Amino acid sequence: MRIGMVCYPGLGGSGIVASELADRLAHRGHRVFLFATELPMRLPEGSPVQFIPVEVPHYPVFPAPLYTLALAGALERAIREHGLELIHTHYAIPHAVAAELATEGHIPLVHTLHGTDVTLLGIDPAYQTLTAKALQKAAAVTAVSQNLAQQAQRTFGVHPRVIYNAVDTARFRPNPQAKRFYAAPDEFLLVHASNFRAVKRVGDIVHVFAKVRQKIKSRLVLLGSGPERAEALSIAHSLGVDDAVTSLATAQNPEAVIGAADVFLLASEYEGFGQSGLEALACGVPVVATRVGGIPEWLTPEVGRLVAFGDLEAFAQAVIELLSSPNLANLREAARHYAEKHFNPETITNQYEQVYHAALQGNAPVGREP
Ligand code: GMT
Repeated sequence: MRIGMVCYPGLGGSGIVASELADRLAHRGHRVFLFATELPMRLPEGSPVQFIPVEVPHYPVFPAPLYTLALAGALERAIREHGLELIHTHYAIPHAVAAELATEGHIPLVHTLHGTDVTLLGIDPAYQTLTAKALQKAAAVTAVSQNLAQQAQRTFGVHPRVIYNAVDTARFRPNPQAKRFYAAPDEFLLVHASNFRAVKRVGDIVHVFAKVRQKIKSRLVLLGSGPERAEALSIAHSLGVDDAVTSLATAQNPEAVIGAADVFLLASEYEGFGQSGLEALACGVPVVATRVGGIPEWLTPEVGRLVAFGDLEAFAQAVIELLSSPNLANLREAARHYAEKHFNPETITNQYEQVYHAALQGNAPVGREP
């Protein structure tokens, strides 16, 4: 198949899912064209995927850059020049509308919903109606968790098929030798990785760490960057734990740091899925996370702990209990096996391929009202 894949290129999970899927499809012999404003960070080097940059012209008359129109134009040209047979967008806003504009129903569209495209931007009147219309016309809509699929039904009137995210267990693997770079031999290493948006509640992570550190010798690595990073570091300073917190802004090889952790922390207010937590499990690192969105669909008691959102005391207790458990080594092993077994990239690629085949054959649309 000749597939056009659309995503955001930055630190976000939807770009990671799209780039890795594009790469696996290309290795299966499909011609895959990846559209983004920059080369997505997680597209593997030497990938057979063909990257098509979306160039957004700036002009003083425009109040803001016209990304939607530029993307639609790039897709329309690629349909003519490369004979795209199907377009798969990741993150609905504004990708679903841009793809609809470019294709006008001539080739099938598949849209994958990831999180705030439904729960935050999706409910914004500025975007809701047109996005709902575009999703309802698509050949298929998928969501990365049951929870997100239910929210999408309410917000957009669609019935997405759930396809969970995959994790590359060859890349995300235990890396205990690296722990010495971040912690002393008698200290535990806690890690959080994200794009530091408000929804990730990185300040809560720092508060939890300060509580844990009162009981257990430990250090915290904050991996990644984004709008809340400075605030998180200022909280660490005000709680007097800044000496024990390392902030690593670059995330070229997150697996090297995550794989060195004893426990991974995710305190989000919402997660459509929570990809970084799954990556931690693949590294053999148990996860303590908030019971929100799609997280309870993959975080089971055999590989980590769930706590109520905002209950920082319970969060800290769960971390302390995990780190003090005589079972920690078993939990680590279980975490890796669990990720390998349930979130295998090839199985998940098969599921997307099935959706594409059905879409191309014009079978009953996946994701519309039955
Ligand atoms: O919805 C977002 O915040 C954007 C998106 C991204 O690009 O960062 O993240 C979402 O997609 C990931 C991949 O499917 C999920 O693992 C994240 O849980 C989800 N983020 C949120 O729902 C906050």
